[in-house]
Amino acid sequence: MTDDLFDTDEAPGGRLVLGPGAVLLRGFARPVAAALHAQVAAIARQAPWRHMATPGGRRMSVATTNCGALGWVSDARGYRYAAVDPDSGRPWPALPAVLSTLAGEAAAAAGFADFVPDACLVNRYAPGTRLSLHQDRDERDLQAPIVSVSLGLPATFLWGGLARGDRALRVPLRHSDVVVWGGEDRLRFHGVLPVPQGHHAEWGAVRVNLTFRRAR
Ligand code: MD3
Ligand code: FE
Repeated sequence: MTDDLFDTDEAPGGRLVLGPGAVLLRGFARPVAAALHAQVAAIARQAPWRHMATPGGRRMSVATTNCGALGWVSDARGYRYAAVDPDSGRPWPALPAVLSTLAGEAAAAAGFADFVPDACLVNRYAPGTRLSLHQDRDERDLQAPIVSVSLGLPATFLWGGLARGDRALRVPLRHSDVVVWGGEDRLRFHGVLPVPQGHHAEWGAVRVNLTFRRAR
Protein backbone atom coordinates (compact mmCIF):
# COMPACT_ATOMS: atom_id res chain seq x y z
CA MET A 1 0.00 0.00 0.00
CA THR A 2 1.18 3.50 -0.68
CA ASP A 3 0.16 7.02 0.16
CA ASP A 4 0.66 9.81 -2.33
CA LEU A 5 2.52 12.90 -1.37
CA PHE A 6 1.43 16.15 -2.97
CA ASP A 7 3.32 19.36 -3.46
CA THR A 8 0.72 21.07 -1.24
CA ASP A 9 2.22 19.19 1.71
CA GLU A 10 5.42 21.16 1.33
CA ALA A 11 6.60 24.19 3.22
CA PRO A 12 7.63 27.27 1.22
CA GLY A 13 11.23 27.02 0.10
CA GLY A 14 10.60 23.49 -1.04
CA ARG A 15 11.71 21.85 2.15
CA LEU A 16 9.80 18.70 3.05
CA VAL A 17 10.50 16.80 6.24
CA LEU A 18 10.01 13.09 5.52
CA GLY A 19 11.06 11.84 8.95
CA PRO A 20 13.15 12.70 12.00
CA GLY A 21 16.35 12.24 9.96
CA ALA A 22 15.10 12.79 6.42
CA VAL A 23 14.46 15.93 4.43
CA LEU A 24 13.73 16.70 0.77
CA LEU A 25 15.30 19.93 -0.50
CA ARG A 26 13.44 20.88 -3.69
CA GLY A 27 15.73 22.20 -6.42
CA PHE A 28 18.74 22.40 -4.10
CA ALA A 29 21.12 21.31 -6.88
CA ARG A 30 19.74 23.78 -9.45
CA PRO A 31 22.66 26.26 -9.27
CA VAL A 32 25.18 23.53 -10.12
CA ALA A 33 23.01 21.35 -12.39
CA ALA A 34 24.96 22.22 -15.55
CA ALA A 35 28.26 21.50 -13.82
CA LEU A 36 26.88 18.16 -12.63
CA HIS A 37 26.01 17.22 -16.21
CA ALA A 38 29.57 17.90 -17.35
CA GLN A 39 31.04 16.02 -14.37
CA VAL A 40 28.84 12.95 -14.85
CA ALA A 41 29.87 12.83 -18.51
CA ALA A 42 33.53 12.98 -17.49
CA ILE A 43 33.06 10.25 -14.87
CA ALA A 44 31.34 7.98 -17.42
CA ARG A 45 34.24 8.45 -19.84
CA GLN A 46 36.68 7.16 -17.21
CA ALA A 47 34.42 4.51 -15.66
CA PRO A 48 31.80 3.61 -18.28
CA TRP A 49 28.18 2.83 -17.42
CA ARG A 50 27.59 -0.85 -16.82
CA HIS A 51 24.75 -3.12 -15.74
CA MET A 52 26.13 -4.98 -12.76
CA ALA A 53 25.14 -8.56 -11.98
CA THR A 54 23.12 -9.29 -8.87
CA PRO A 55 24.42 -11.96 -6.47
CA GLY A 56 21.61 -14.12 -7.88
CA GLY A 57 23.00 -13.82 -11.41
CA ARG A 58 20.53 -11.34 -12.89
CA ARG A 59 21.47 -8.17 -14.77
CA MET A 60 20.51 -4.97 -12.97
CA SER A 61 18.29 -2.81 -15.14
CA VAL A 62 19.80 0.34 -13.63
CA ALA A 63 23.11 1.30 -15.26
CA THR A 64 25.80 2.28 -12.76
CA THR A 65 29.16 3.92 -12.33
CA ASN A 66 30.96 5.46 -9.32
CA CYS A 67 33.35 8.17 -8.31
CA GLY A 68 35.27 8.71 -5.10
CA ALA A 69 37.73 6.60 -3.11
CA LEU A 70 35.23 3.74 -3.00
CA GLY A 71 32.61 2.50 -5.43
CA TRP A 72 29.63 0.24 -4.82
CA VAL A 73 29.87 -2.99 -6.78
CA SER A 74 27.67 -6.04 -7.16
CA ASP A 75 28.57 -9.42 -8.62
CA ALA A 76 28.14 -13.12 -7.92
CA ARG A 77 30.10 -12.68 -4.67
CA GLY A 78 27.65 -10.11 -3.31
CA TYR A 79 27.50 -6.37 -2.70
CA ARG A 80 30.46 -4.38 -1.40
CA TYR A 81 32.50 -1.21 -1.73
CA ALA A 82 35.73 -1.49 -3.71
CA ALA A 83 38.55 0.98 -4.39
CA VAL A 84 39.07 -0.35 -7.92
CA ASP A 85 36.66 -0.47 -10.85
CA PRO A 86 36.37 -4.21 -11.60
CA ASP A 87 35.82 -3.48 -15.32
CA SER A 88 39.10 -1.60 -15.78
CA GLY A 89 41.28 -2.50 -12.78
CA ARG A 90 41.78 1.23 -12.18
CA PRO A 91 40.72 3.36 -9.21
CA TRP A 92 37.33 5.04 -9.60
CA PRO A 93 37.45 8.66 -10.86
CA ALA A 94 38.03 11.17 -8.07
CA LEU A 95 35.01 12.83 -6.48
CA PRO A 96 34.82 16.24 -8.22
CA ALA A 97 34.80 19.22 -5.84
CA VAL A 98 31.46 20.48 -7.16
CA LEU A 99 29.90 17.15 -6.14
CA SER A 100 31.45 16.86 -2.69
CA THR A 101 30.66 20.52 -1.91
CA LEU A 102 27.03 20.04 -2.95
CA ALA A 103 26.74 16.91 -0.78
CA GLY A 104 28.26 18.65 2.24
CA GLU A 105 26.02 21.70 1.85
CA ALA A 106 22.89 19.58 1.49
CA ALA A 107 23.77 17.48 4.53
CA ALA A 108 24.39 20.64 6.55
CA ALA A 109 21.06 22.10 5.42
CA ALA A 110 19.42 18.92 6.73
CA GLY A 111 21.21 19.15 10.08
CA PHE A 112 24.16 16.81 9.47
CA ALA A 113 27.34 18.81 10.00
CA ASP A 114 30.71 17.79 8.56
CA PHE A 115 29.48 15.15 6.09
CA VAL A 116 32.48 14.12 3.99
CA PRO A 117 31.46 11.42 1.48
CA ASP A 118 34.05 8.90 0.30
CA ALA A 119 31.77 7.22 -2.27
CA CYS A 120 29.35 8.44 -4.90
CA LEU A 121 27.19 5.85 -6.63
CA VAL A 122 25.80 7.12 -9.94
CA ASN A 123 22.64 5.38 -11.18
CA ARG A 124 21.15 5.86 -14.64
CA TYR A 125 17.53 4.95 -15.37
CA ALA A 126 16.13 4.63 -18.87
CA PRO A 127 12.34 5.01 -19.08
CA GLY A 128 10.70 1.87 -17.69
CA THR A 129 13.56 1.15 -15.30
CA ARG A 130 12.72 0.69 -11.63
CA LEU A 131 14.56 -0.04 -8.41
CA SER A 132 12.84 -2.47 -6.10
CA LEU A 133 12.47 -1.87 -2.37
CA HIS A 134 15.74 -2.38 -0.49
CA GLN A 135 17.84 -1.08 2.40
CA ASP A 136 21.30 0.44 2.04
CA ARG A 137 23.41 -1.36 4.62
CA ASP A 138 26.73 -2.05 2.89
CA GLU A 139 28.30 1.08 4.38
CA ARG A 140 30.50 0.56 7.44
CA ASP A 141 29.41 3.83 9.04
CA LEU A 142 25.64 3.78 9.39
CA GLN A 143 25.83 6.96 11.51
CA ALA A 144 26.59 9.09 8.44
CA PRO A 145 23.66 10.22 6.27
CA ILE A 146 23.20 9.53 2.57
CA VAL A 147 22.66 12.46 0.21
CA SER A 148 20.77 11.81 -3.04
CA VAL A 149 20.58 14.13 -6.07
CA SER A 150 17.97 13.55 -8.79
CA LEU A 151 18.73 14.75 -12.33
CA GLY A 152 16.92 14.59 -15.65
CA LEU A 153 13.56 12.81 -15.93
CA PRO A 154 11.23 12.84 -12.91
CA ALA A 155 10.44 9.68 -10.97
CA THR A 156 8.39 8.52 -8.03
CA PHE A 157 10.40 7.53 -5.00
CA LEU A 158 9.03 4.92 -2.60
CA TRP A 159 9.73 5.81 1.00
CA GLY A 160 9.02 2.80 3.17
CA GLY A 161 9.54 1.87 6.78
CA LEU A 162 12.03 -0.21 8.71
CA ALA A 163 10.31 -3.47 7.69
CA ARG A 164 9.87 -4.49 4.06
CA GLY A 165 6.11 -4.81 4.38
CA ASP A 166 5.53 -1.36 5.90
CA ARG A 167 3.40 1.08 3.94
CA ALA A 168 5.44 3.20 1.52
CA LEU A 169 4.89 6.88 0.82
CA ARG A 170 5.19 7.92 -2.82
CA VAL A 171 7.39 11.00 -3.18
CA PRO A 172 7.73 12.71 -6.59
CA LEU A 173 11.38 13.56 -7.30
CA ARG A 174 12.29 16.00 -10.05
CA HIS A 175 15.39 17.40 -11.67
CA SER A 176 17.69 19.08 -9.09
CA ASP A 177 15.86 17.74 -6.02
CA VAL A 178 18.11 16.62 -3.18
CA VAL A 179 17.17 14.24 -0.38
CA VAL A 180 19.18 13.67 2.79
CA TRP A 181 18.63 10.60 5.01
CA GLY A 182 20.26 9.77 8.30
CA GLY A 183 19.67 8.98 11.92
CA GLU A 184 16.73 6.72 12.56
CA ASP A 185 15.64 6.96 8.90
CA ARG A 186 18.95 5.64 7.59
CA LEU A 187 17.81 2.02 7.28
CA ARG A 188 14.38 2.61 5.79
CA PHE A 189 13.33 0.51 2.84
CA HIS A 190 13.15 2.58 -0.34
CA GLY A 191 12.85 2.19 -4.08
CA VAL A 192 11.94 3.89 -7.36
CA LEU A 193 8.82 3.21 -9.49
CA PRO A 194 9.36 2.65 -13.23
CA VAL A 195 10.59 5.94 -14.71
CA PRO A 196 8.01 7.33 -17.17
CA GLN A 197 8.92 8.12 -20.77
CA GLY A 198 9.96 11.67 -21.34
CA HIS A 199 12.67 14.02 -22.48
CA HIS A 200 14.72 16.39 -20.40
CA ALA A 201 16.30 19.37 -22.18
CA GLU A 202 19.77 18.74 -20.74
CA TRP A 203 19.81 15.03 -19.87
CA GLY A 204 17.63 13.60 -22.64
CA ALA A 205 15.52 10.49 -22.03
CA VAL A 206 17.21 9.47 -18.81
CA ARG A 207 17.08 9.90 -15.05
CA VAL A 208 20.41 10.03 -13.22
CA ASN A 209 20.69 9.77 -9.47
CA LEU A 210 23.81 10.52 -7.45
CA THR A 211 24.02 9.05 -3.95
CA PHE A 212 26.80 10.26 -1.70
CA ARG A 213 27.83 7.91 1.05
CA ARG A 214 30.34 7.44 3.83
CA ALA A 215 31.32 3.86 3.11
CA ARG A 216 34.22 3.41 5.58
C1 MD3 B 1 16.49 6.15 2.04
N1 MD3 B 1 18.93 4.90 -5.25
O1 MD3 B 1 21.31 3.70 -5.04
S1 MD3 B 1 18.22 7.52 -3.89
C2 MD3 B 1 20.46 3.42 -4.19
O2 MD3 B 1 17.00 7.12 -7.06
C3 MD3 B 1 19.12 4.02 -4.29
O3 MD3 B 1 18.67 5.87 -7.60
C4 MD3 B 1 17.66 5.48 -5.54
O4 MD3 B 1 18.27 3.69 -3.54
C5 MD3 B 1 17.78 6.23 -6.82
O5 MD3 B 1 20.67 2.66 -3.23
C6 MD3 B 1 17.12 6.30 -4.45
C7 MD3 B 1 17.62 7.83 -2.35
C8 MD3 B 1 18.01 7.01 -1.17
C9 MD3 B 1 19.24 6.44 -1.04
C10 MD3 B 1 19.55 5.78 0.14
C11 MD3 B 1 18.65 5.68 1.18
C12 MD3 B 1 17.12 6.90 -0.16
C13 MD3 B 1 17.41 6.25 1.02
C14 MD3 B 1 18.95 5.02 2.40
C15 MD3 B 1 18.03 4.96 3.40
C16 MD3 B 1 16.80 5.51 3.23
FE1 FE C 1 19.19 2.60 -1.90
